[in-house]
Amino acid sequence: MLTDQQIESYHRDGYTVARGLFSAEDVARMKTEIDAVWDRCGRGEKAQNTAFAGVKKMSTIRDPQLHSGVFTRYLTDPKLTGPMSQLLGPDVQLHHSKVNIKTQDDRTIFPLHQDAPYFPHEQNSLCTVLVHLTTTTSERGCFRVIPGVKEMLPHVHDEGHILPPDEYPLERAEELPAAAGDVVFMSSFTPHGSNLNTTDEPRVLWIIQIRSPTDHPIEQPAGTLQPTAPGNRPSQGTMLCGINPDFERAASGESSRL
Ligand SMILES: O=C(O)CCC(=O)C(=O)O
Repeated sequence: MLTDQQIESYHRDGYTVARGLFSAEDVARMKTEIDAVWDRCGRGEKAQNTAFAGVKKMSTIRDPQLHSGVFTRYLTDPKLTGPMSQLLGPDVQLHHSKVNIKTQDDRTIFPLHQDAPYFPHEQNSLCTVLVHLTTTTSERGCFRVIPGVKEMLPHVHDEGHILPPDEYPLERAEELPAAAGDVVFMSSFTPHGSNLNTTDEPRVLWIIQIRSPTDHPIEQPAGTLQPTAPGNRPSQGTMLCGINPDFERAASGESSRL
């Protein structure tokens, strides 16, 4: 569970770090599983590969819980759902999850951006949960954040929504080096990104997006760049803990790209 100080820093700074939330055994189980998925996807060949300024920045395996039951099991692990419900309330819903793998071959940065423009919601309950499956130092492209941002900032488009790079160079954000098993909880308004991985070990990060089931997506304006194909959120709406108080919304199996 999170301490009062960690909950306070989440609300004040827009993120908090839970060190050692998962044990070495937990991490080894998830890492073995994702390594096997990585092999099944041709070591990134069939993954979603994204670029910045035309250069590949990352490989993403979407919704790892569709590839292995190990991830379904960890999605509802009380080590995660305890802190999630401390931050969002007793009812926590999955929006989507993905594993980002950044290797030495990915030759550009992940530019700073907020998550909110990708899936704006009425109450902004969206929280990004970063489960570190490898130790990420500065050299291995650790996560970076700008603390204390509480509103949506204007973004530009470059294979996704990014903050204008001249105004928001990566160096503006502070580094969050983490050990395998550390978990970061971050609000969708917190600008974040990451640097290159210059080591020969891939950086592996499981990202889980959650929301309150009473929070509703806001339609993005027509023509907004949406890198993920509509309908590609097959587990969206799954309750990770608590209940969905809206029977009709739950029964409709509502799943949107937002
Ligand atoms: O994995 C990273 O370094 C950044 C990922 C990210 O911000 C995202 O996928 O939205």
